[in-house]
Amino acid sequence: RVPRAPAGSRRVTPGLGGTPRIVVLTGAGISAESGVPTFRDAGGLWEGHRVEDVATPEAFELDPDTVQRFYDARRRAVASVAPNPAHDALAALERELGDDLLIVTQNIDDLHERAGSARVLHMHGELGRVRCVACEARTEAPGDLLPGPQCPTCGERMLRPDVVWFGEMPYGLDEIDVALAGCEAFVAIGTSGAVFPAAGFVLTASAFGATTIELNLAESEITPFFAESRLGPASRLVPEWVG
Ligand code: BJW
Repeated sequence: RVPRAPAGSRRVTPGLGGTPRIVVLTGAGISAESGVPTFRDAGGLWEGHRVEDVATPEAFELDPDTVQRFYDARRRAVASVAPNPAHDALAALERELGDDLLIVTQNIDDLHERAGSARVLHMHGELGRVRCVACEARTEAPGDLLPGPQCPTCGERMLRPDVVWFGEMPYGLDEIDVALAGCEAFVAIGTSGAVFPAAGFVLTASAFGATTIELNLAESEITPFFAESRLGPASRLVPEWVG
């Protein structure tokens, strides 16, 4: 169960405002029971391709249409599914804790937001947003990216999904570092720990003294680094943990 603290006990870091007491890192496993395939489990998203070979700027440069078609299909697929009890439980926890909870998600779907969470940092970007390769403007996705719609800022037809591929810098790392250094509890839900820098967050949080808990269907590559690991489906484990 989540440790409850008395009101007003939130720590404040000089110059940086309050830091969340709890940082939750989510991965593809939290959306699996909503019907969004994971990357590395059997029947995963990129079946037939290693994700490391496809989600790269080089793959996009070589064959942009295939990559755009893939993200267009995922955008449509995500629009047709709904948050599950794991997303709902985290949204309920935020209603209770407010700024004391930060969700850092590696997922590009919007299921946390649709469940009602507002404090969500999408470190690998968002399916619902695009970035212009020409002017770098980041805007809301106009729908499908094939055939190439114009950038609303510069007019070029060079929009790409606003997601973070291998070799690119994830979003929000400074804010995440501050949160990891100041939190009391770090909880990872449904992530394989195969991708950095997210896979290293547990080490940072525990080095700064946080309690660390992993909730996953199966053991992950980073299980040994958590103080506690609970195995089972997120739709059961997360509501149980939130209590
Ligand atoms: C359930 C469940 C249920 C199932 N209930 N659980 C060596 C060391 C360190 C770094 C590197 C290195 N070599 C290369 C790197 C860098 C590289 C990297 O990590 N490569 C690895 C292959 C080693 N990383 C990068 O390039 C990153 N950028 C970077 O490092 O910048 C430089 C930098 C320098 C200094 C500091 C910081 C940065 C960028 C990584 C970008 C990853 N992008 C993708 C695609 C995003 C767009 C898209 O979605 O299409 O992100 S790849 C893909 O993997 C996606 C995911 O967010 C990410 C993680 O996957 P996730 O979420 O863990 O899913 P799965 O499928 O792997 O696991 C699912 C889990 O759920 C499993 O554990 C199941 O058991 C569980 N599960 N059902 C609970 N019902």
